[in-house]
Order: sequence, then structure tokens, then C-alpha cells
Amino acid sequence: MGRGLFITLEGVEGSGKTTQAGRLAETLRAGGRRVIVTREPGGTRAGAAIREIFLDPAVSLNVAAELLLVLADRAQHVSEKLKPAVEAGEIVISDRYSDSTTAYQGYGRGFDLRLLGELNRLATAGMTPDLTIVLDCRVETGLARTRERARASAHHFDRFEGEEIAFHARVREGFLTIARGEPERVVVIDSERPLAEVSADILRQVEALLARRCL
Ligand code: Z5A
Repeated sequence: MGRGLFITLEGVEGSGKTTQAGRLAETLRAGGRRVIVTREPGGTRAGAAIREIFLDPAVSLNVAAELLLVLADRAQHVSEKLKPAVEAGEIVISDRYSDSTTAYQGYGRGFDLRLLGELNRLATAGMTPDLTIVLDCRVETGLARTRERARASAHHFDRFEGEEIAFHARVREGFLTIARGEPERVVVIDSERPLAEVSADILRQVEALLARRCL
């Protein structure tokens, strides 16, 4: 079996990652591709337990504890799910991955970026995305969308939704800085536009990658 592809979607809260991951998977499946959609934190059974603690607004975590929890989730996710699926020839779409750690715990919380990079390397065991899409929107737009969603459903606020705007703004800038540093891997797409336009841009990037890899 040939190697598949590893695609990650990143961005601030409410930027549209979950929606776009689903739409991309649907389109690729309709074209006959084998696709799995997963997420961080929470892509494995261990990860689901970690996610509960990680997002619980009643749980207090210092920065190192927060970082180590999300890295534990990632280490398990990589070995149990991501690597086997890509090696089996699947297209794997992950809703968040290592760039979220750099953006949230590094740029957002101020954890030392060099040490964070080393710890991230330990957790990923060398598994780097073939393509990362940063869905970029204003923090206010993203938060308004998630607030609207919360009003319409029984969604409860998590630990991050309670953070101040300045925190989310540092995270957004973090993603944009990552993208500037690795333009061959990371593509920024404006996600303030209508869903269909954003989906079309994402699909164009993925199709170009598939063509480059002769897949
Ligand atoms: N975190 C971390 O700190 N460090 C790490 O290493 C990792 C994660 C991996 C996970 O929370 C939290 O963990 C996250 C960072 C932290 N918290 N924050 N902030 P999560 O998984 O529960 O939340 P999220 O990743 O932020 O997802 P989200 O809030 O669900 O946002 P989203 O997936 O980007 O958006 P969505 O669910 O697709 O869309 C939100 C709403 O907007 C929905 O009603 C859509 O219909 C609507 N939407 C989406 N796109 C559009 C457009 N284009 N127009 C209009 N409306 C739209």
C-alpha cells in the first residue's frame, strides 16, 4: 500500500476547521478517496479522556500541565491512529495538530518556543503534515460564530472560550507567524468568506498536492 496524505486544519476558535474538515472529506470520498477525519485533542480513547480534563473550565491547569496534557494526547494519536492510517494509504485530515500547540501554548501562553518545539518533536515522532491549512479570520468573527452556535445548541463554554480577546489575538498572530516561516507546508486561507468559497480554496490546495504527489 502506498503512503497516503496527512492534512491538518488550524486556526482560531470558530474559524471553521470542523466544518471544513467535514466538507473536504465528503468531497474527497465522493471522488473515490479513502479519508479519515480526526481531531486534537481527543482523537483516541485516551485522547477523549485527556480532552475532558483539558477543556473543563472547572479544572485549573498551569501552562506546563496544559502543554504536557496536549502532547500526551498527540503522542498517542500519532502512534495509534495517524501513522497507521497514513501508512495504509489513507488521506488523514486532522482538526488541529502541532501548530495549535505552538500557537496556543507558545504564542498565546508564552511558553518557551524552543523547548516547546523539542517537546512537540517528541510527541509527533517526526510526523509532519504534508499540508497545513490555516483558516484565518478575525478573533471577533470566530468568537461570534461560536457564541451563536452555543445559543442554538446545548454547547457549554470551555476553558479557552473564557480567555480574553488579547489571548486569542496572540494565537491568531502565532498561526500567521508559523505560516510565514514555512510557506511550503502552510497555506493561509481567509475564512471570513462564505463557506463554499473557503471550501473551494481548500480543495484547490489539496488537489494540487495530490497531483504533485501523483496520488
Ligand atoms: N488546543 C490547545 O490549546 N493546544 C493544542 O495543542 C491543541 C488544542 C491541539 C480545542 O477546542 C481547544 O484546544 C482549542 C485550542 C486548544 N480551543 N480554543 N480556542 P475545540 O476542539 O472544542 O474547539 P476549536 O478547535 O476551537 O473548534 P471550534 O470552536 O468548534 O471552531 P472551528 O472548528 O474552527 O469552527 P466550526 O465548528 O467549523 O464553526 C463554528 C461555527 O461557525 C459553526 O456554527 C459553523 O457553522 C460556523 N461557520 C464556519 N465557517 C463559517 C463561514 N465561512 N461563514 C459563516 N459561518 C461559518
